[in-house]
Amino acid sequence: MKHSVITKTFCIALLPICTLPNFPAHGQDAKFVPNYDEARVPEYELPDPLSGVETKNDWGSRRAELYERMATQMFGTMPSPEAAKLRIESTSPGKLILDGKCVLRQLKIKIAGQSVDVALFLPVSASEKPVPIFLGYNFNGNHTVFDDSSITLPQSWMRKTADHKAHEKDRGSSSGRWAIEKIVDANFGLATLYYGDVDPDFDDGFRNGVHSQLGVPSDSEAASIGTWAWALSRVVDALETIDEVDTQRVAVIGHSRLGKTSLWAGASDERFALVISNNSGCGGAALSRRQVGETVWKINDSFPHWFCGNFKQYGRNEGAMPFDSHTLLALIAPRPVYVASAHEDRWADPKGEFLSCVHADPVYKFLGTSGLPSKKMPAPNTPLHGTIGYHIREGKHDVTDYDWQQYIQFATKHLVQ
Ligand code: GTR
Repeated sequence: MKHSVITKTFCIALLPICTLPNFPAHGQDAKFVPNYDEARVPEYELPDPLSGVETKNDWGSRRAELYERMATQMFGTMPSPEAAKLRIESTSPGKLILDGKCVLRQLKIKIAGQSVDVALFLPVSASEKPVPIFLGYNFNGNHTVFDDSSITLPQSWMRKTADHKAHEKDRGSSSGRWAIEKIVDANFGLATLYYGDVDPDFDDGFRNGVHSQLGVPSDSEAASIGTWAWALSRVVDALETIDEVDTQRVAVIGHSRLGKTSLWAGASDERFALVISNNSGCGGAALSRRQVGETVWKINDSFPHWFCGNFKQYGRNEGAMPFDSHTLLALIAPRPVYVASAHEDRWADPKGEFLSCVHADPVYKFLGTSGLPSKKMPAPNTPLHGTIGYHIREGKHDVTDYDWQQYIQFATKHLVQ
């Protein structure tokens, strides 16, 4: 089955060169000027995930081939599960919070020598029947997700604070991004952990975090996003020992760079029953070939430690990528996937995020699911909930209560009803 997807808004050859996005050459310091003009989106053709696939049986080997390509060329191949030498060091007794309707528990685990704290927020009903959970990294430490003095302060490198340490005063400071009460009221749990516990988010030549034990990755091995994703699977390994959690029903969620991470975690580990990427942009849900907002060159230049070494070759050479972000979504099929954009988040290319869903849809349909309900980009705040979910909400790059309402509804439809 061959379908070539060509978006042709203009013939690039006819344009005078001065109207093209101003991309500096490799190694130059010239200011990067992002393109936001649809008329200047280059002509592109997407690789067809279903190429050579005739039957559902064929999809297994095709999927393995696509996964291998995305692993070796973009996110890096993951270490084995055993390389984590996973240990559960301690499990705290439950503490009742939110007027007694939620139990807060904390696990301290070791992943490749790193001490990782997982905060678990569970509805009280979980003691009778295991509950489905959302699992996702936070940016600023578990203590910022909910204001409670018992939540362990991270000891690892903090990205946002001036002294790179965690502080008491920041307790609850990110709580607006975590709708814990809504989650628990819907009879879901939340497991969250600080991503810097696994691998601090700066380019240090892979000396710290899990790489200090795993070793410096080769050009085809997992860099930071790859090991963040891998560690999410190790957290599922640990959660398998917790009776209150139903690990058959884990929805992996992430925002922005952590949305790129949740997509790769979902593609890599089929135990994730549902996958959510919030404003994940370039290297996440947005089609790289569009080169709108952040580009492959720009992301590799700003964050050389995120993707594997081989991904650098696709900067300003997106057409050579043997995949694009629709492939990443297709690797999750037939499991439900949700892509969310924000209207003012132009850097992440909302339209490119939607188009990935459109071009992953044939794989979802081929595998017998409902796929994406519409190929027309919806207006802000009018969500589409098929097996592929999508919304663009008003506002900026963020995670809001509106986003969580959609995720809870989508997860309830797919994991509960
Ligand atoms: C930006 C980066 C994006 C996105 C974002 C975030 O600086 O360019 O790719 O990941 O950070 O994670 O907040």
